[in-house]
Amino acid sequence: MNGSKVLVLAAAMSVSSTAFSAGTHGGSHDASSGEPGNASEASRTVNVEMFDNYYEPEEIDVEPGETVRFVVENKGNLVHEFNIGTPGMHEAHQDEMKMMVEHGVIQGGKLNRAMMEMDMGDGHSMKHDDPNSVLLEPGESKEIVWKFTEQSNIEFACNVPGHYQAGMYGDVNFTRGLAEQ
Ligand SMILES: [Cu+2]
Repeated sequence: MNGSKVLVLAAAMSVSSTAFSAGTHGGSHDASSGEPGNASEASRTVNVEMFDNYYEPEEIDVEPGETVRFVVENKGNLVHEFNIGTPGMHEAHQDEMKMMVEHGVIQGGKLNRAMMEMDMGDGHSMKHDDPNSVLLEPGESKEIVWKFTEQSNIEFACNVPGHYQAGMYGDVNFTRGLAEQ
């Protein structure tokens, strides 16, 4: 057996678990990015298109407490992510995504789904199935229903290595519903 490969995968997996815990439980309440929402409570649908390497729209306005249904489509030629989180969450997730590239899970415009689904023997895998994020191959489309429970510093971002740095992120602004003329 190839012992070193198993070790490498286990290392990638543990990074993934850590990032997921940080995302779901958060370090503190003021760093919350919200929570998974119910589709029946969504006030509207926002269509998000992903290109190489930017989003359309570039920013999103929401109301505190609002549940939004996002339909995300990858119109680029590379694998891209739509991830709702605080800047700190994105930074942590970028380490995880770097390992996914290093281990061949993300290969330019392709995802190695066999490796993502691989059962590590203890119920863990390198699946990318956090509720605040979708990771899409070119041409793919998926939905996220997200509740923006409270106003905080939130960005949507692609954490595929180099993409955030190339500007593939946008602000979630809590200006919707405020009195404005
Ligand atoms: Cu990207």
